[in-house]
Amino acid sequence: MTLLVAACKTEYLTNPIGLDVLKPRLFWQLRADNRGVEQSAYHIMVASSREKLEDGQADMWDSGKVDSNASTHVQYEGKPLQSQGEYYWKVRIWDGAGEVSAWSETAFWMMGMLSRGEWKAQWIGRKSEPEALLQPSPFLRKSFEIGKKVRRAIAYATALGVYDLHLNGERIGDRFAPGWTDYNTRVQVQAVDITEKLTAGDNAFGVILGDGWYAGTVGFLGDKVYGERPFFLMQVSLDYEDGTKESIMTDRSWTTSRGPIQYSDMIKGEAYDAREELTGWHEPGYDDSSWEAPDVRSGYNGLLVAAVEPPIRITQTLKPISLKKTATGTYIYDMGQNMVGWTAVKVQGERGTMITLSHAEILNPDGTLYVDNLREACQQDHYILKGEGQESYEPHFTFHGFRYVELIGYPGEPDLDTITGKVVHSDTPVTGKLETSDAMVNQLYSNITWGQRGNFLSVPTDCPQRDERLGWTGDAQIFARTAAYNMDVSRFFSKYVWDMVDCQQPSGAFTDVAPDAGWIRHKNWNTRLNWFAPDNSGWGDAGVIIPWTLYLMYGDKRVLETHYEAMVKWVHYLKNTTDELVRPGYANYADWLSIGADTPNEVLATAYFAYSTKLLAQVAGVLGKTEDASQYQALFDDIAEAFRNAFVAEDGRIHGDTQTVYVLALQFGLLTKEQRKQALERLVADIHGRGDRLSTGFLGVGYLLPALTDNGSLDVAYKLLTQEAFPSWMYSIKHGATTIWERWDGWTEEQGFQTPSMNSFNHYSLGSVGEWMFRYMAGIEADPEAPGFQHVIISPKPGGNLSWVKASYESLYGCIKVEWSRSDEGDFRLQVEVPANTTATIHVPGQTSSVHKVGSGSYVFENVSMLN
Ligand code: RAM
Repeated sequence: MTLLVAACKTEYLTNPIGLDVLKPRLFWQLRADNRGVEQSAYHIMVASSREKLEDGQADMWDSGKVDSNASTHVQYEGKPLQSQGEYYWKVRIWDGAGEVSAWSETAFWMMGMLSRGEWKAQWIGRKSEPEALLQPSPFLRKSFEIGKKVRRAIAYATALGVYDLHLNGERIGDRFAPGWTDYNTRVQVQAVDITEKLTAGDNAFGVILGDGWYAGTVGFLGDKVYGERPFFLMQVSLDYEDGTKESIMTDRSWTTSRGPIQYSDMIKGEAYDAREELTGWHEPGYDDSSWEAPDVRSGYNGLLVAAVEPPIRITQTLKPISLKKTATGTYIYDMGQNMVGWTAVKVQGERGTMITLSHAEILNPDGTLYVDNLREACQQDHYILKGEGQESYEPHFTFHGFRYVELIGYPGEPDLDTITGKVVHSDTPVTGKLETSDAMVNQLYSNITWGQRGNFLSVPTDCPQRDERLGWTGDAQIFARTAAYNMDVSRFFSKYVWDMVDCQQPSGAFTDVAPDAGWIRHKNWNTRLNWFAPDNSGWGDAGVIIPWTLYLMYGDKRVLETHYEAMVKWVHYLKNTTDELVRPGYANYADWLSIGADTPNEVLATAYFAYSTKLLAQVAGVLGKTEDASQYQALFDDIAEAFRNAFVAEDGRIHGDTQTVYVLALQFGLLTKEQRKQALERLVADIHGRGDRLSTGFLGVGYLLPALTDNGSLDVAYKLLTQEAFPSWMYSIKHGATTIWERWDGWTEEQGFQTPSMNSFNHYSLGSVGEWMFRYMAGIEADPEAPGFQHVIISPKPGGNLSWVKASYESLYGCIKVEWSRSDEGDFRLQVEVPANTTATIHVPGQTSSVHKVGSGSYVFENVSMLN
């Protein structure tokens, strides 16, 4: 047999640079071609250079042979790591039979600048232009010379605002860096390896600065939420081959100018005048004698932290599928998919001609763009031609949510090649695949993933099109598990937990949006916006639910340790705002956007109080805080009892009598055995009473199908999944949806569009059914006792009209695969793949259901009769 160690990662990343974690965690995967492969021991070597490691000198850490099956989150335990140090590592493992593998390939990580004192660079920007409401984006540049051979060059860059970094005329780095954080508390630093991009002799950096979240419009909170104008900070460490070092940094020696970008705002779009282009501005040799000295900011009191969030990138491009000329002479393109990002356009025409790209998610019945739901957002980019032959344009610091693009003022006849859709989001690699025999279910899954793609942009936002795009915590928590099946969100949500913690209130309350963008202190706080409390139930609870989800899906114990106190504060806050453990209000959004069923606030608030407490007890248990664990478990039991006393009638009716009250009570474990039976009966009766339809909003929907399935009503779960009548998931699909809508009734045959004041067609919350698809329909379930899929529970639940399902999930250990099918005769076949160094418990459904405890490998169960 062959036994290999592969996919070595540090802090979830392949060869990361710029880390500031003092004890990075190491990950690897085992590859073997036989079954039941387990790791019994590992041996890690870490050295300060590749050569040393190759020579077998582990001068930083030699773990020796450690008896352990851990192959994820193995913490570095060697000598203290140095600022900007580079570390090379490899690992070998022993399997269960005591066979040792070869050493893995060498992996590495590099530390970033660890102390603030090392930062000598200054924050630079450009003074605002008087009178201009929307400011032009500053261009910054610096020429420098490289006289010796460079061994390694790393640029550490960040901004209060967003920046585009160029070196020698080439764009390097990511989009919308450094991402959105609570800038009053922290800003993330990106480390970019520029070694290969430098040339001997003259070089030049060029930077364009955007207002971003810092100074531009943030949702409906207005602009300049954090600061007046953007600033850029960069320090480049040059290590020469002769052992000498040098730094290049932002300071007064840089120059700045306005350029062709008249304005570029996330919510208001962009205007670009190509006649004002500064040709060669980011290249060496450019004459910048007419440029100004930069405006230097005196300092920054927040933290400079290594970037935790994954980079934002263009991940794919879409070609339009059709084009129509309108009566007014404009052109409307259909991208075939509601997407988020922007449009690139090619054009040729006379100097001074202005073209406009206008974006919308949907069309009016008369075929024009439906833009009413954008509220104050303007999804338009304007480009003024310079008139020098073929020109191409795409915007810089704005993004739009759209399926349709209207091209206005275009000189000549555009065709399908004239525009391209650029799909932009936090680059969280795809981990989940799901396909079934039902094309509509597949479309639903596709819509769920597009909702995630469209809304995971630095933070999990509610929507990408109107003047909102905020990190609503309730939406994020209900979708977090689905998100984690679909894509690798380990670092994305680790960063978001910091966002939540940064705006946790002194009372312990977690906020409804994170970053809170100063909402709580906002000027309109007492008037228009006072409806928004900082602590709505089902929203603030994300502060506990999301860390727990990271633990479950990735086995990330550190996130629990790091934020334990914050979670404790939240639960204490909840407790302090109760009346004998019942929470009287605190659920202003109720079961947000439920349809024809109002769940009482106090039921929701008490149920979520119980749930956060229960999770906290589990977290305490994981962290070995046994006293806390029993204390919170006891508190949970008391809340559950208070819930029953206050809300559950003798006949099992729960106050409010909505589907959501039953599913939450069932899934949060608030009921007695007898009451569970009654709750299920009432839930199913309610669903049948509505013609097999749901009524749940954001909070109930995620638990609806799981509650039915866990309690023996799988058939009802499948009916809801594939229901096509309104309200249902398939109703939107029947009407052409390619993303999940914010509201069940975003558009209906009877009413047309819902109110334009709140009607997004790209909101992921109601897509939390994706979790059920993986956990139940396909049956790939995590085990809290061996989290991160170290032990996988495979328990597929065939049902409805599905004849087959194929699903896979790329776990930290490798790929878990489930494929099931059943014939018309009722014969069921199940094929499972379990990655090395994990075990699985496979529950084969059917007439004589059976349970198999297996190690890694491929397993097939055939001819299982499903007939009863
Ligand atoms: C709206 C959005 C958002 C939701 C809040 C309560 O702004 O639908 O997703 O979380 O309301």
